[in-house]
Amino acid sequence: MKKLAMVLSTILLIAMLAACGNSNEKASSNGGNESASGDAKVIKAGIGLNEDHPQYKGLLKFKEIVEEKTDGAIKVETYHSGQLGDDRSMTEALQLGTQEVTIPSTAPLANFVPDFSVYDIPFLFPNEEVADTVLDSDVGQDLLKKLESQNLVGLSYWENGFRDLTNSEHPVATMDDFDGLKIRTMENDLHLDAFSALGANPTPMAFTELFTALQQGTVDGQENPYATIYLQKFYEVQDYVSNTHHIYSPFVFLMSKSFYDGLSEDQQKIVKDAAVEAGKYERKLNREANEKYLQSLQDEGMEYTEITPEAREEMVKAVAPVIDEYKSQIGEETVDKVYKAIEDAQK
Ligand code: TK8
Repeated sequence: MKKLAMVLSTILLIAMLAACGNSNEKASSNGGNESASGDAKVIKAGIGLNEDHPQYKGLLKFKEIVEEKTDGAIKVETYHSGQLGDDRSMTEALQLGTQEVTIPSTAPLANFVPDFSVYDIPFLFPNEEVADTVLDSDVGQDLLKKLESQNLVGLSYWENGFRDLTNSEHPVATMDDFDGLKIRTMENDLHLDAFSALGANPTPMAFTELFTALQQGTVDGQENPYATIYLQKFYEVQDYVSNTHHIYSPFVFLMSKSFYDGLSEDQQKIVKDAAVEAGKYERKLNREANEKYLQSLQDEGMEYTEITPEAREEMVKAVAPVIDEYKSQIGEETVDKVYKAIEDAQK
């Protein structure tokens, strides 16, 4: 009997020692991915667009690369369709450290770092290739570094794309057709003032509220790339689409700085490289989608209007004073650098 008690207490002692060993391992694995069995670090990654959009496909690619390269020491949970909030509220959540990743458009991001409005200057980029060259150059990368002052880390640029106007009132072929149209814009003053200069009646609104606002007629129209207009089913609540191509919108792959600083150097390199690689993948998918979906919008019954070069030139002239006004707000140095980079990219 005594012997049996002895054996049982020895087994108990060994089990307790093992449990104690585990918790030490947990504590030590913070910052490194050396502990295969330790608790994984979790990245909660949220976006505003739905699961069919190339942005979400890119995010799944990011997840795949990070989980593979860290042997599961970092896990990525993905949330689409504004489940975690809109571009602004999710960016604030990254600053607070309650969320780890989001991929906003540069327009709302300018509320955190005004320099980012440089990318939202109307008619800035002539095409996607020039945009890639400038965004991936030192000029683009230097702008990302400015985010750190806001407790954010910009890891790479993804693509939203050239924005085109839709509405439910009438075809828009010239500037006169903007007259009085209630247009939803992203939350960015430059966008608001540019649409006012075109004669429209703009309203800033989070993307998560847009479909309902179109459905209820709170606004007459909105502007986004064809892929977003199609995949978010805006054709159900909009009748007219014009290729205004008035702004090229980049996305910025953002990470919470407090989370990023808590990673080991290896892990920081893995998430950075993954954000760049998944970004290239997303850009490719997005271009194919934007190419494809203009026809799909017409197949769904939307009326398409081609903007003539003369009509576009009239719009360019109308917004020029607004751009001049914003140069100082954005930062002359930043604006000059980006214009120079665009020029160089076309040589
Ligand atoms: C989605 C937004 C969207 C943007 C907008 O979160 O707000 O219209 O174009 O893509 O970032």
